[in-house]
Amino acid sequence: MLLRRSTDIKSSEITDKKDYLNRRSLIASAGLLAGGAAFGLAFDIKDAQGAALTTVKSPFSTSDAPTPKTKITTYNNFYEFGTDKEDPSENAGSLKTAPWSIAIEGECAKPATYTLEDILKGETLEDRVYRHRCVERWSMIIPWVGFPLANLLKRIEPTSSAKYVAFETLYDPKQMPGQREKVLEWPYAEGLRMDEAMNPLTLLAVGLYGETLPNQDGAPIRLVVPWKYGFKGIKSIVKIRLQAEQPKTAWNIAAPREYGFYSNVNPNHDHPRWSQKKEMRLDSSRLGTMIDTAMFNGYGDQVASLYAGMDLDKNF
Ligand SMILES: Nc1nc2c(c(=O)[nH]1)N[C@H]1C(S)=C(S)[C@@H](COP(=O)(O)O)O[C@H]1N2
Ligand SMILES: [Mo]
Repeated sequence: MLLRRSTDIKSSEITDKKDYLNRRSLIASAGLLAGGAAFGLAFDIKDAQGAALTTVKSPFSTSDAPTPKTKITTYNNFYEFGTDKEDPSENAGSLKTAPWSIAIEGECAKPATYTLEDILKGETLEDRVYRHRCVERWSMIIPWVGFPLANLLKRIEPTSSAKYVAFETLYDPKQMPGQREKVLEWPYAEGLRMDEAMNPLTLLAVGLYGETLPNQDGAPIRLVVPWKYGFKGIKSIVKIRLQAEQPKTAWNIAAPREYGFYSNVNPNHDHPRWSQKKEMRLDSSRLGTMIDTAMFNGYGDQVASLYAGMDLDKNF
């Protein structure tokens, strides 16, 4: 579908590559590209480890300079592979990301187990450069490859009782050795209110820096919600459930005084153990640059209206 190996681009094609990519994105978004065999040029995502992704640029990107790729892929939080920042890049090789499927359950017309290929079919993948703010006060600029969660939700047709979306990560201590210790309640779980899930900024990411997502960043598919703290961005998703009740979330279960359901980036609401007013932006300098944290991580124009009338100090 939207994936092809960069090594398959012949030199004669290179000059036309931009037009070619535009044409393919149009074809894909029109839903005409059924499977990996179309034109003999595209590959299924299961063949795509390390392949270049065919993408279009997104108007939702920030113009801030992206954090170097080595930092994005070696300074991670993914407790299923250990709690130190370098653990995920060292240990996540044991995660088998193909074949992969997601069970879609609950309040929708089309609950089923969908393969990753089913989920990507007809999607236009976008390059979206987002600010990422971790609750621990570091931040990055990450060039994701993904598509809006809203596209998937519309396809599965939520019922009128679907008020929230719950997500779960894979549970398999054989592949995820960190799950042998109970540092969090496994599987890692997250959730969004329906309107947050449908917001065009909310992304399902399958890549970064134009390539297939590295395991340590949540391969093969993870959530990205750029106005919320990074822990909302649940990795390696195997279940999506539409439901009437507010979902339980891993960090809220672990420390309810510290981590609420909403988890919007908010410099005016301190974490009980530290201020959230500033962040260390990981950039091309050795240590990073200390900057002020912006309300909703700078995405207030697009999302503040979702919380009109709510006390965000109480609903943290
Ligand atoms: N399954 C799972 N998802 C997770 C986490 C985790 O430990 N397990 N950590 C979260 C946290 S705290 C952050 S900041 C981001 C980090 O994403 P990155 O490593 O790709 O920067 O992933 C989030 N998603
Ligand atoms: Mo985080």
